[in-house]
Amino acid sequence: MKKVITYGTFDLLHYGHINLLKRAKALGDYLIVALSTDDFNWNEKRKKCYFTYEQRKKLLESIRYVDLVIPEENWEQKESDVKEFRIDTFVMGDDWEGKFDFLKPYCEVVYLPRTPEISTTQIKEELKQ
Ligand code: C2G
Repeated sequence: MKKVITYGTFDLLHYGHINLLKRAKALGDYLIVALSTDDFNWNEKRKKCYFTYEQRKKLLESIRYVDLVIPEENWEQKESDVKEFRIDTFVMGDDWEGKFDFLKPYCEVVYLPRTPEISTTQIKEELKQ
């Protein structure tokens, strides 16, 4: 069974996220999503989520491409995650191109093109107007 992992906040879930998850799942048989916790989002990414971790987790677990959701609590857990879950392929959107190449000794590293015209930031901006 080929296992794939990806990481993210997935707040205000939108079709750009779904496109990423669909393509990530297509690279294997089992997709794990490491979902950024509220603390990690605020302390490390200065992201204030609209939905809590538990709400975002429920949303992700309802997506057909997602097999397991685990917490992302820090930047350093990726290597141990890849080993612990025996991951074959690590996937991220290409806004992260190159940033996780240190994982190449442990698994395949794939950066997929982002869906260009949509982002949570844009959604929030447009809703403000
Ligand atoms: N994404 C995408 N197209 C968009 C928006 C997002 O393909 N229009 C992808 C991102 O490239 C990422 C995933 O969807 O691979 C989740 O996006 P975010 O929730 O913004 O994730 P991010 O905050 O970049 O967190 O340790 C890694 C970080 O947790 C990544």
